[in-house]
Amino acid sequence: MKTQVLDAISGRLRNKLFVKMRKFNRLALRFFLVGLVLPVVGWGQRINWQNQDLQKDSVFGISTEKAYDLVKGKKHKPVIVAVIDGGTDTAHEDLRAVLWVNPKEKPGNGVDDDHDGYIDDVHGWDFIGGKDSDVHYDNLELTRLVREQGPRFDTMKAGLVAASDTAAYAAYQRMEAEYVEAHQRVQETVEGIGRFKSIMDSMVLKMGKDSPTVADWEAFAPEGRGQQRVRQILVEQLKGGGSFRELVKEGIDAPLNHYQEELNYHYNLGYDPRYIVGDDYNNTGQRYYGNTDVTGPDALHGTHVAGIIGAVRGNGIGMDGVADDVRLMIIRVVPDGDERDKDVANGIRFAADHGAKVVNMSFGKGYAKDKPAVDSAVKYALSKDVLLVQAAGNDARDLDDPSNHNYPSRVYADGSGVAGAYIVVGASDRKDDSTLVAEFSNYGRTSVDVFAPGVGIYSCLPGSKYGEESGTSMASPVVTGLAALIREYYPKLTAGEVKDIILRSVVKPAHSVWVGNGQHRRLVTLDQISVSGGVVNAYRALELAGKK
Ligand SMILES: [Ca+2]
Ligand SMILES: [Ca+2]
Ligand SMILES: [Ca+2]
Repeated sequence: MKTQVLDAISGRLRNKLFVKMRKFNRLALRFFLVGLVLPVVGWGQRINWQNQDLQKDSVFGISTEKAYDLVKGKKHKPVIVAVIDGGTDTAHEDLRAVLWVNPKEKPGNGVDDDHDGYIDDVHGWDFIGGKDSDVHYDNLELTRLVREQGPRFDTMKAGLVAASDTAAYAAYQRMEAEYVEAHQRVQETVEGIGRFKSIMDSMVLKMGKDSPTVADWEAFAPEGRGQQRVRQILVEQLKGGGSFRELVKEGIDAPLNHYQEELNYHYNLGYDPRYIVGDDYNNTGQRYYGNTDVTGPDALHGTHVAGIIGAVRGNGIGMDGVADDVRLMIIRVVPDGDERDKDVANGIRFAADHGAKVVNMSFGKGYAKDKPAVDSAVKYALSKDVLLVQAAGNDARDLDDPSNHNYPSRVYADGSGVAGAYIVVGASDRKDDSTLVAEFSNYGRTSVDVFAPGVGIYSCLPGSKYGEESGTSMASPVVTGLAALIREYYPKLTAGEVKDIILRSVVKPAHSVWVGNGQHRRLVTLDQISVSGGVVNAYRALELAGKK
């Protein structure tokens, strides 16, 4: 069981895009301060469960395998799917055959052969790379906004607030307070883990063993409360299995490293990597910058997402994507930190201009600098019959609550309405019981459309490897794959019709489910926390598409 605990912990840690999110921080904080305990998924590894069937396989998958029976022998057309993410391993053995190839662009000749403004854009584009390197880490948007707006409001701190600035100043103050609090929390976490480690190290030194066992720890006579507590936590954890060294690596060093990176980059007002890209950052309308390196320095998240959508089916290696005839267009806009609106907008436009019919967006953030730029790109994509799919986020929060944001949101900032062909996806788990909704998943009666499998999903990792990840980041590509599958076999359907089919064909559980966390945790029906009230289902969706 221990390796599962460790897998659960390290899986979350590696979930780079959502790892930065506030919910995760609290969860990991609890794990340290309350004793290294995370909820355990007790089912072990179950490859491909997201594509399995509730009746046949007793897991709440989306019945993809069964759905293929409905279209056996039916003609289908390849569908271009854009993966807007942190980079994807384009050399992966189970992905390279399904990559989009820009038909008129010759690779590596330094010439923009197809005259689209991007030189050598063969598999997509990297909007966060420059002439010499790529952006790996970036700030949170919160940090960037505090840095950007700080100077303007500094004078106002002296009491000189013009009437016309009162609202903006109040908003800035709230933002600054949130920044200070979050920064302090991360700082304290790093110090807390550091203290734990130094007490532990002194005890290990005294034992004189490199990797003490449970028996060694139990036999150790602690001096003082600090050592007592450390011993208690380590004994509890080691009793679950696994070695002391594994526990240190996955349960202590990895989180310590994560929080240290948050201090160094996410919350560091003095760190701004944008010079690497070399664009005129404040010129929102600028479109042509970046480089061809769509893999980037950390392709874990984007490779996993790509595999879920369309890893080659039935080739006897790796895993099977949901869709069987896609061309994955790789667009890199998400660093380790918050993505920037300008890049998100350009990523969506690139996808729309190059024929993508579905766009996956497994990312989100709590603040937005330039939402109108993203809104305008979304409207442009919708005008080209593109279906957008976004992860709901991992904060265990109600997105209908106006104080909870997960940008890019489909609600236009200028009050002009809500994007139509745009699906927001929460994460579900395997069992058809009250644990169906993933404990970390956001939800919302009007803000989240559907749920899809997003816990313990086995998919591609860089270097032709494979492994499990959890998050709404994994649920979104399940729905993206389903949308692509529908569009392959029913290419005449519009993006809006495909969304309608996906929402109308969900499976609604006959029981209540737990949502939220801590004191907000409560039992609800899926109707109360999503638009469709169910988990997407490929079989029922293709059945419905066939009747159109
Ligand atoms: Ca080009
Ligand atoms: Ca070229
Ligand atoms: Ca495969």
